[in-house]
Amino acid sequence: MTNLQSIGDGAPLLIPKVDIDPFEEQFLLNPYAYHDALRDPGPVVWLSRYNIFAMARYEEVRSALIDHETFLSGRGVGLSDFAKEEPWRPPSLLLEVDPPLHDRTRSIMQSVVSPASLKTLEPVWTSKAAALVDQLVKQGGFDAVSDLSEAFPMLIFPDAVGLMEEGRENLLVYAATVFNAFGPRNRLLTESMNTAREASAWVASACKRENLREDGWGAAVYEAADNGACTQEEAQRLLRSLLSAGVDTTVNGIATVIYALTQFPEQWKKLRENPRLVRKAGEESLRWDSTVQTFFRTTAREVAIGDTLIPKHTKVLLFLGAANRDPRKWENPDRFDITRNTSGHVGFGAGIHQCLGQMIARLETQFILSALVEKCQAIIVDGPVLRRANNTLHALKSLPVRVTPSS
Ligand code: 4MI
Repeated sequence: MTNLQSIGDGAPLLIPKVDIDPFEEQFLLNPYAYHDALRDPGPVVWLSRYNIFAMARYEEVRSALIDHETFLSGRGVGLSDFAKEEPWRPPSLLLEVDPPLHDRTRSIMQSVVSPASLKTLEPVWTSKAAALVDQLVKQGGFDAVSDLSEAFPMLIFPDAVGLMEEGRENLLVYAATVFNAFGPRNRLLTESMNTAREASAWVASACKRENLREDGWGAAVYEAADNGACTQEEAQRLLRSLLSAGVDTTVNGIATVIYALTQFPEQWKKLRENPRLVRKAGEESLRWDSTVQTFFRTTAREVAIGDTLIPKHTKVLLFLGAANRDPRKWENPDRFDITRNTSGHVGFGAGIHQCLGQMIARLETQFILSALVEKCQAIIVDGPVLRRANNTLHALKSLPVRVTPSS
């Protein structure tokens, strides 16, 4: 191990330097064109545009995610270091904290979005998915993003939380800002912040106890507070996490799996022959095109990665989407294959921060896919596929499709 030495810009000597900007529009629209250039030079690279470390290989990304004592979340999981810059909103009590606080809040929310509560919602979600798909298939053509992938989570998620009806359209505006805010202060973030003022105010108000129905997840968070698990203020902020994380992620998760099936028609055929593969299709889609492409961590101590020493208190960018396509780990990584073993993919992260809502996301995806597979023989792209640039999410804006109903 050679010692780390600093040069003028703070870049360590023994590290490959990469000049790519992973938050520039071209990168965000098609990150896969750049991942080799991030993975191949070494297990850790120096991003000279931002003077930060980055890891894009499966092994290192996963190791960092599960080592939460070395790779902290409490200084933010975006580029901004909360130890140096004021966060744009009060930090999340789940995502942007470390143990022991994290473990207390996590267990509260885990008991709120419990398997038992999902079990009771399942029949409603299934029938709403079937009704929505039925109506769209009768139309013959629709936008698989706005008409289906956005419409479905918006039909079921705010009701499950018990949110007020008024202003629900603010959810997607707010979420886009949350995910842009993990990136640098580029044009995307600045523009997003300008539109977010109203949405942030709505979210704050929607999370108040008096604005919630009494039978939803929102009320359950406040009941946990009544029982002494957290304060009322913590309850409000924990509920904000559900609203931040629960819509834009599943919207794009659903849109992406539909897109994948249009791009790999033989996989669609396979799915129609065996609809029980819907669960695997959802999982493979998250591996093949991870909705959350990146998260940062901050080192708690000096840490050796290959020949490089990363100093303590340093931001490290983790490329989850690149790890999920690392040829060192996955055979034929660019191929969408619903029968492959996706075990170990980091599309939901890994370790103590691994997606709290993953069962919700899986169910939503499965219900939509099951309905589509039952009701359509074929689904083809019927117009320009448009992406929406976001500093964190690989997002779709429009996916016009034409469908042939099942006979
Ligand atoms: C992984 S996406 C996400 C998770 C949590 C929060 C936001 C986004 C939050 O605000 O807690």
